[in-house]
Amino acid sequence: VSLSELRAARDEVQRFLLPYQFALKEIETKVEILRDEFQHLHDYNPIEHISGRVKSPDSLVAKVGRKGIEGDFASIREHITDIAGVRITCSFVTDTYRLFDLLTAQDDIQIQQVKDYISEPKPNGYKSLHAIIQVPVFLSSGRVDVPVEVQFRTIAMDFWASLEHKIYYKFDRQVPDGLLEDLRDAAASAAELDERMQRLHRQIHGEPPTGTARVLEA
Ligand code: 0O2
Repeated sequence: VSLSELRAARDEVQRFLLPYQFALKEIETKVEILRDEFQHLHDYNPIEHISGRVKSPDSLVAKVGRKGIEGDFASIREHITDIAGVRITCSFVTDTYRLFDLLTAQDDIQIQQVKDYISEPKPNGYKSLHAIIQVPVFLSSGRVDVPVEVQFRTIAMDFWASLEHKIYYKFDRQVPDGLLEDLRDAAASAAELDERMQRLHRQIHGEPPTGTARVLEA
């Protein structure tokens, strides 16, 4: 391959990823606005942290291989929906649903898919509320609707998931049975902690509005 061909390939990948970077900015800004307004209105911040990333070309290529996707950028665009990802870590379980409701109620957002692993955890104990939402991005060539995967979770769920993720990769996806059991056990403790913290929080701030309606609808 010539240097100019390599440069052209690099430019093509960068151009492909650009709308995802813009969509990520849009969602991060929306969530920051919700957080700042919430703080102003209720003198309480429901979000511990927000983190976003666009998949690196390396991990995109790995996922394309894992999923056996063949073809061009269009089929990658269609089948890989977490190229842009935002994780919203909340203090309490009710806030994860509340944030989901507030974000997805915005009229420029379309819900593409929802997986509620909080109400139905994965067999390994994984909990989080996942939503793939489409956000419009306005380029010089016009409007494109870009999917962003948003994960809503509590600090306890996040703590568990990051350790599980490290273990999963350390053992090359073949985690020994004993460790799997310990992880399930730890997930149960994390869930119990979430319940206790929510009860304490309720004693201070009163009953929060429940926010599962739209999750059930989606
Ligand atoms: P990574 O390495 O974090 O990017 P998909 O493969 O995304 O099309 P899937 O896997 O059914 O379909 O989607 P799902 O279940 O919504 O999971 C998407 C993401 O959630 C994962 O991305 C992880 O970030 C996270 N996740 C899901 N299950 C687990 C789990 O058991 N443990 C942990 N720690 N994280 C999980 P990736 O691309 O699979 O992985």
